[in-house]
Amino acid sequence: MGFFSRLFSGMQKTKKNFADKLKFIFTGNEIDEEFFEELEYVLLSSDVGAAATEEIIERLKDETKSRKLKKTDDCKALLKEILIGILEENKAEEFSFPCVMMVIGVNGVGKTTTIGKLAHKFDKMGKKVVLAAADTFRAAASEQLEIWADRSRVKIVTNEQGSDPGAVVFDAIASAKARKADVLIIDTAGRLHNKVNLMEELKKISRIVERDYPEAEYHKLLVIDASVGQNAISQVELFDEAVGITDLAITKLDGTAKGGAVFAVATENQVPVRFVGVGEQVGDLLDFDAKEFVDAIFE
Ligand SMILES: Nc1nc2c(ncn2[C@@H]2O[C@H](COP(=O)(O)OP(=O)(O)O)[C@@H](O)[C@H]2O)c(=O)[nH]1
Ligand SMILES: [Mg+2]
Repeated sequence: MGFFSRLFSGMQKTKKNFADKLKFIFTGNEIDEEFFEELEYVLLSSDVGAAATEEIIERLKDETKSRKLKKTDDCKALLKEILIGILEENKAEEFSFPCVMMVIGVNGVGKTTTIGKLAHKFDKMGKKVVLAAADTFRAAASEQLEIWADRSRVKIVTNEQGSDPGAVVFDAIASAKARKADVLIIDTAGRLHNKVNLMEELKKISRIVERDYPEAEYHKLLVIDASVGQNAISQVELFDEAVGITDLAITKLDGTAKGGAVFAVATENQVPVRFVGVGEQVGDLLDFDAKEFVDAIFE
């Protein structure tokens, strides 16, 4: 299956939720206040979030006026343009190597799975990958990562459950350097005894990376589960405040009608959406492309 069709089929539920509602407002009638109110309702009920919705409506009002558009049908393409523009405001730069990716996010969002997919992706690109199993809190967390490592035959650094995740990261950096690895990906816990502990642990891992591997480009990739909808915003704030996120991966788009949350998250801060997850298989991680994403909602 091609790239776009994969995204397209993965996003059926969001498309149904979003596009089917849009159909009813692009009726060819005059553009009036009621039209904007209906559109606002569609966006809000599609999990686009209050801030992004307001921005979209404002831009659409301005542009319809300056382009002198009269009928609702005429501004469908314009709406698409605006949605793409919002998502492209923070575009991801190409990776430079070597790089480190600390993968963070609450429990169950898909961190370990995303890392498994990333290992495969970089391996296919001919990059040398090392994984660090620094979720030492949850039983079987490192076994889960080991299965992914075996699948792509990449090196993994682990330690016993309950051991210090900082020590795992320390060892993994040494291993990445010794092997002249291109990519080091660090799996982290999503839950500890409490939230303060978790944030302190992530800060500590971050300090080790910055101190011991300054030559590597450092990414702090926050994984968000699309099915939480706008609740994703509070997760972005929480993790950004603690360690400062640089990239987003939005998972489980295939299982939810709440893909509109991507807009909510994208307008929340200056961080680019880098990847989207559309399934549980190794190939189900796509590089995010704003235009294709919006096309998949509309087409
Ligand atoms: N449908 C679907 N399931 C996913 C996706 N990403 C992860 N999962 C599933 O979500 C569950 C939790 O994933 P896991 O990687 O263990 O989450 P973690 O706790 O953040 O490490 C697993 O059952 C994964 O197979 C995705 O993009 N789509
Ligand atoms: Mg995990």
